[in-house]
Amino acid sequence: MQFPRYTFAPSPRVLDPRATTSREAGSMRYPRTAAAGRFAAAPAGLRAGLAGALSILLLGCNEEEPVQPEPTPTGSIELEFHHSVGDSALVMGTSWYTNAVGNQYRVETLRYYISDVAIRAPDAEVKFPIAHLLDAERPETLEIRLDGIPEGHYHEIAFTFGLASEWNQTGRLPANPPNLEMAWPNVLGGGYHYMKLEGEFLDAAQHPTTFRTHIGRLVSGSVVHDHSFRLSFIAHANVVRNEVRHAEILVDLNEWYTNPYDVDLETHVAGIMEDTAAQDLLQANGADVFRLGQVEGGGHEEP
Ligand SMILES: [Cu+2]
Repeated sequence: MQFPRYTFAPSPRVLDPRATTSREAGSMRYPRTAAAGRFAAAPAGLRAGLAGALSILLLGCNEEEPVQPEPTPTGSIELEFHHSVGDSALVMGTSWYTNAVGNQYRVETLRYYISDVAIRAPDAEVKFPIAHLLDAERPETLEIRLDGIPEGHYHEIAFTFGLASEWNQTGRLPANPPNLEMAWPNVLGGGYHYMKLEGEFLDAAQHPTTFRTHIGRLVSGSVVHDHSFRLSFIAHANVVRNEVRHAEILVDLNEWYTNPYDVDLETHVAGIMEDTAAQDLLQANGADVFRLGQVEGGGHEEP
């Protein structure tokens, strides 16, 4: 089966668990922690050594000031996650929606992780080895600012829905309430839920009934069923020094329940976490939950 916008290929590189976050300007900010930037050709130590040797030579000949290497100009991209259900903006709690199966439902909880963001150009890749929890009820978590990106034109934004295995071990993430509430039971493999989408739907008798659409990594015996997936968007993004450019990620919750597989809340009220088949359906449906929206200042017009 072919899915147009993501690949199941696991991320092959070693993650940097020291990624830090801080809150400024209303969004979560991530410094670049591991970059293969387009200007980072020589190791820093080597570059410093060359610069030092060069400046000694210059001092010896001309007695001028030491030559300082120009710092690489950098800018930022801020990912903005916008949630909808079909054509309607997501309103938590009160609004009722209808999915492809015909279930009427409302949403009370929406939390999910994305991890390992990458911004790519044909000759460069800037990696952000982060694990970030989005919570529809905490707007500051819906904007992810990526700092320290070398100036230039980029073609691709990629990230993992869920947690790369490096992060997905019980106790691996900071033991704050949001992460603790996402804990995935040890008997099912431990780590964290990738997503909790919860609320109420009207059952066949029109009774409001709780549903919990939970996705995670299921371990049964020695078999690992990882339901994370990699998303990759063609994005013509121009990174300009000292500027923050915004890129919208559009998230349609109805797509969790269809395309390619219809998922009926009526038959997935309970036990979805240990149901490998149901988890596989959700993973496959997840491909088109996420779309790229507007990229501010995108395109090829400006440098
Ligand atoms: Cu669960």
